[in-house]
Amino acid sequence: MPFDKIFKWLKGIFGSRKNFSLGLYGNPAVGKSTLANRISKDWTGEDMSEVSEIPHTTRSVVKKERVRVRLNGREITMNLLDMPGIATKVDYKDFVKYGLKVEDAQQRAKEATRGIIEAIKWLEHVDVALVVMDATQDPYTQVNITILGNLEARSIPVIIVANKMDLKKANADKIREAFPQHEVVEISALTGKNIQTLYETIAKHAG
Ligand SMILES: Nc1nc2c(ncn2[C@@H]2O[C@H](COP(=O)(O)OP(=O)(O)OP(=O)(O)O)[C@@H](O)[C@H]2O)c(=O)[nH]1
Ligand SMILES: [Mg+2]
Repeated sequence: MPFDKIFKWLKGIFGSRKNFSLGLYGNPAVGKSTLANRISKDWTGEDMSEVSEIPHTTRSVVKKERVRVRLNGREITMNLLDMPGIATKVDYKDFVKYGLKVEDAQQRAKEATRGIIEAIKWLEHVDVALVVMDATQDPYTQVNITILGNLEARSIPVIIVANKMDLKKANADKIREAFPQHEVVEISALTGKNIQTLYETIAKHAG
């Protein structure tokens, strides 16, 4: 076999085993860590992140490396990156309302601010971004618009995840109207509804 044919053949075998980084971005408390846990649990049997109803639970990047996903006879190895929630304002008083002591709330606000900066710095290491939105909330947030603008400017493929579709108030059409340039996948990270479709969409963008 000529060398170029051997090379193509090898590329065919190893090229399909791409190792890429999937970053989960979005406002706080939209369900990024719940989704990261679901993906991680489905393919490795283990959770990876802490979840809670208090915003800014994730305050530094949580990584789960070399997660093997098998889809349509293909194997993809991915690094899952669960990002801190991005907010335009962090106010410790919001945490006090959730019952935290003032000192703890102030510390949490500091860490949350550092986390936002870290999440933005990590944009350059992301190959595909899931921009997670709470489908019961207004999608036109400054954060959503800014993250999407940044990802678009860097030509990073984006999948919008309309999460919390198990809730009555959820409305994914509002998200589609707000960001018609992107594919929107409706899921419930909590119940697992439509997660398979999300895997197929990720596989499509993984190249
Ligand atoms: N009903 C419903 N609740 C959800 C769903 N996904 C997440 N939640 C809840 O939303 C809250 C926030 O979830 P997290 O996964 O911690 O959210 P996050 O986006 O990682 O938040 P930060 O780390 O603070 O940025 C928790 O109370 C979850 O149980 C969902 O699909 N449906
Ligand atoms: Mg989180």
